Parts: sequence; C-alpha cells; structure tokens
Amino acid sequence: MNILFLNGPNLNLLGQRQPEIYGDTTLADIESTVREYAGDKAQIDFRQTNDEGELVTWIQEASEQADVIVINAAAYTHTSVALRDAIAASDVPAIEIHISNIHAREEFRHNSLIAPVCQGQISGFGQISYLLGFDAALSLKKCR
Ligand code: CA2
Repeated sequence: MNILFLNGPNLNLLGQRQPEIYGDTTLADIESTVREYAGDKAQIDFRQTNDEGELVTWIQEASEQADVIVINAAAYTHTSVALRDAIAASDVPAIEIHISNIHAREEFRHNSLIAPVCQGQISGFGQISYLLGFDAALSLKKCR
C-alpha cells in the first residue's frame, strides 16, 4: 500500500507564520507524525511544492507509484481547474484534506474546485486532518 501525500503552496511556511490559524507545527513535524502513525501499514511518499504545474505532474505520475493520493492543495483548492482536471483524469483515488475548516473561513475558501473529483473532504481538524486522511486512504483501499 503506497499513499502519496501532496501539499500545495505556502504549506512550507507552517509553524513559522500565522500560528493562530494553522498552529505551530511545521510540515516536517506533520510528515514525521504521519510516518509514525502509518508504521508498517503503508509506504508514505510526502511532498510539497509551490508550483501548480508540479502538482499536476505528480498527480499524472501517481498511477505508477501510488494506491491513493491525499492532497492538501492549499490555495489551489479554490482556483485550479488544472488540478481538478488532473485528479479527474487519474485512476488513483484522491482524498482532499485541509488543516483549517475552509467552510468556516472567508467565503472564497468555501468552494473547492477539486471536491467534486475527490472521494471526499476532511477539513478543520488541524494536523489531525493528515491522520484522518491516512485512515481514509487505508479504508478506501480495503473497501475497493
Ligand atoms: O487549511 C488548509 O489546510 C488550507 O488548505 C491552507 C491554505 C489555504 O489557502 C486553504 O484555504 C486552506 C493555506 C496554506 C498556507 O499556509 C500558511 C501557513 C503559514 C503561514 C502562511 C501560510
């Protein structure tokens, strides 16, 4: 079982700026927590990029490498038709995750362009959203 975690723009700043919204945990801390939580249940590939095209390429390549994608697309969630098309074209199921509750924030964050092409959405549990994403990925693989 291989799970590909993809993280979009500015998530490399986690723990360094706006802790009142995103907490004081860094993305590297989250990656370690996910790896520890996964144990030997799954192989974890954990990536971050600020580049929309790179995310698209990683999604396109995922069918060779991953059973499930867990994606925090960050701001591209709300803007990227390219990401939505890449997820829709992929034969690898994707689970959308967010640290904050996007529905409780500014109106422009309420709409996710990728939600309709993902299996489901996990939003608002802080860094635990990543662990819930892992659990969902595992269950999805078992029940398919
Ligand atoms: O809550 C989430 O996980 C988001 O995907 C985070 C995105 C935001 O655009 C989405 O609406 C919700 C922002 C990620 C940027 O993270 C930062 C962390 C620290 C300082 C600045 C940005």
